[in-house]
Amino acid sequence: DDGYDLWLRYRRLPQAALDQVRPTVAAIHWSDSDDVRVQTAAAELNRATAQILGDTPSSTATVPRSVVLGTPGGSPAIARLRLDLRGLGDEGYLIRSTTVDGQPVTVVAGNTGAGVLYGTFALIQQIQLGRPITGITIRSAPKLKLRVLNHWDNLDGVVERGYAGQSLWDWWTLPAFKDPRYTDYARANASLGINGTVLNNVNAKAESLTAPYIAKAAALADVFRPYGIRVYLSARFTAPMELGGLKTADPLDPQVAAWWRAKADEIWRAIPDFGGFLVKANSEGQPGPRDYKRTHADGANMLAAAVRPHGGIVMWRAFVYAETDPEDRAKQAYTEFKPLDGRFADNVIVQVKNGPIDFQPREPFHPLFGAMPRTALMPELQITKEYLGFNTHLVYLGPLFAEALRADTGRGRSVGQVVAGERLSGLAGVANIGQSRTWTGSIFDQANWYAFGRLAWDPAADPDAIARDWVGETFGTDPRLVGPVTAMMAGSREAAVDYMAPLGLAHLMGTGHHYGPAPWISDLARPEWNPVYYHRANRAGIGFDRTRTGSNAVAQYAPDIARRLANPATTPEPLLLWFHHLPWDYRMQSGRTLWAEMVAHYDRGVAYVADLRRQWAALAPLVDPDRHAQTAALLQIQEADARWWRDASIAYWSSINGLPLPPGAVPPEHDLAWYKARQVPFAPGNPK
Ligand code: BDP
Repeated sequence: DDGYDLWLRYRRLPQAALDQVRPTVAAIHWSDSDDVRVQTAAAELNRATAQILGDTPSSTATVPRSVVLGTPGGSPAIARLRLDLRGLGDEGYLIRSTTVDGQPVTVVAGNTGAGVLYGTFALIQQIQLGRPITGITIRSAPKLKLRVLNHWDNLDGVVERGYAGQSLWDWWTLPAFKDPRYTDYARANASLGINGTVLNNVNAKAESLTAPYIAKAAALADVFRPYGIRVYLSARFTAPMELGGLKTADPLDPQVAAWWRAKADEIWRAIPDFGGFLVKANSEGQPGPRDYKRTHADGANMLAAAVRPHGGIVMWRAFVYAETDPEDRAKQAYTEFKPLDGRFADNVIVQVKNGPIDFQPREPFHPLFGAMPRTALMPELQITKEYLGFNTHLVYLGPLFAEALRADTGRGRSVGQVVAGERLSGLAGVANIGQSRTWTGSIFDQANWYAFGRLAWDPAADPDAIARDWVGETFGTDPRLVGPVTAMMAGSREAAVDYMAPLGLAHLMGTGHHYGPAPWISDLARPEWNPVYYHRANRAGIGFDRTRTGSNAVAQYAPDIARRLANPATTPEPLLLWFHHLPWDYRMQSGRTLWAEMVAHYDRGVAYVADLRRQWAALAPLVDPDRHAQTAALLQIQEADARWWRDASIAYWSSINGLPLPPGAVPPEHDLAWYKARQVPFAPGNPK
């Protein structure tokens, strides 16, 4: 088993379970007049039951039937049941055991085909997990409207920060050849409720907006449409100059606006359900409205006007930092965007990374989530583990995502509630998908794609419950496996924080690759490119003072939160050094000094990974050999890396603070010079 089936691993159930399931799913009824997504649902249910039961259920137009799929509008059988589908919106579903003409049936209904499709995947999941499928009523509707993957895929096939091989999109053979993998990609997304995909990198090339590439995108859209997935494109702000020969890309220039309107018309002619644009502007060298002394709102609104006639939207990123404010990079997005609150068109959603810097192992929530009540905001999470050990480290991101979405904004609502409250709402995830047979470069990284989708559907969902479902669907429901693997995953992100960046430290990794430790780097051109800028360690102490005596970034949070974060005693310890510069002998809640506490965290992280290896080894009899061997090999790399992180970091901090190691701590294997000399010769996904 090479992991290609992901969590849609439809395997024959044990006999006892089979006997229960078979009568319930023996015959599937759906109506032809329903939309294509209902047909997709029926096909998927057929496929699942055929593989799970080992025989094909009959598709039937009449009784006896056991599963009835459809919408009240498209299916007379559903209409006759007079189900209460209020509150389910466009994408929610109802699964209900009931009777038709005295016969027991399971109904999967929604107001639209999308709801039916999602409900069908939920029913399949029930079967896979051996949960009851009789006597049930399950109602569910997504809390967020846009549940979107962002592919950082370049047109040359390289995926920026991608650790799962080349891009899935074969631009060379598109549009003529539609690789069957595109369909499997769509199935996987639809099973989670993901309903949008941005095909190309935010560091965009104008070329992706040319006619040949629009035709290629249209071919993908044709594959994805039956799965309820819309296609979006990243737009390069200067495309009117590069493609249209205009002298400017000034958003207030009428010719520029006209160019974008015509471009939007052209795209929608090819892709009638095109979603809209994602834009990275004036960030890391990308062009944008600020080049013309215009605001982000000017730029976003101009594009929004171009897509509005087609019902399109613009996702405008708030990930900005420029030379202008090296005082504290963490403050910049807020500084630029907060004054624009209420100035964005109603078909613009501002896409904000979960934390104020950049997808670090742990960050506080982004202050913009508590500061733009009149703007639709869309959190952006990174599924690909650029800063969390690539595809080699087993780090389950569910807890990181949930922590970000549950963070209290101090305005009476969590981040997840703030963003769900808007008329336009969504969650974006930077995809970890490529041509690897595993899709994500490792079996366990599949869980991060899965967790993203589940949390986009329900930001309040429990990450451990999500992990449990994933394990059951991916490896089977044997409790001897599900319990231990779920537990392994549950603590894995905290372990990575421990061995990489404990207690609120951030951005300590090596230049460019972002894989291994390099807290000593201090010679890069811009101050905020250097790890020393972030940790500020000196003989007296360590950490970034973001209180009034420092950058005062705390003032960007709601008053209650700001007050708590301004004081080390009331700052959560996991974020301590994010907000405070503290002496090495600062007393921690444990009674240890800060220095001893740091070392304890490094040790704990390494020990966790050593434990993962032992636990995984013990599970060998319960996992197929291929997937077991791959994970075992990666865990071996991870353990060595965790030691590398620990030892390099401790060697460096000791060189700064001159302190002896706390009693009992194991000294680094090598001296600091050795770690400094160690190179990461090649790392996938590095931008050129
Ligand atoms: C950073 C990545 C860079 C991306 C950038 C972004 O290192 O490759 O282009 O984020 O989000 O974390 O635009």
